[in-house]
Amino acid sequence: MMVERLSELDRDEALDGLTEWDWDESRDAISRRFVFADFNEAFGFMTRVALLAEKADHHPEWSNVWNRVDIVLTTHDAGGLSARDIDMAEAIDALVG
Ligand code: HBI
Repeated sequence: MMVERLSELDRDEALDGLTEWDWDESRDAISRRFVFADFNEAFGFMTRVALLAEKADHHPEWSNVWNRVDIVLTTHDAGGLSARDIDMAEAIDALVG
């Protein structure tokens, strides 16, 4: 299913609700750093995100260093941010409260 890139207006509106995420204009992507107590907590988070990603068929670009997880979301099929990224960011935020 072809997914549409968000218009500037829709993107700005969506990002208003994702205050913990940074927008990378150069990629039209959003990113957030998550810091946990230790690797065990970080990896447990990654496991839950992985299950969300598989269920949504929408996968993060991410890296993990010990207790830190950096996540980037963009929609390759749309060449930038789509509603799928916003939905995934909201779902990820719900994991950490
Ligand atoms: N994940 N972030 C991201 N962006 C995509 O465009 C994307 C994906 N996961 C799977 C997916 N696209 C499939 O729709 C395509 O691989 C067919």
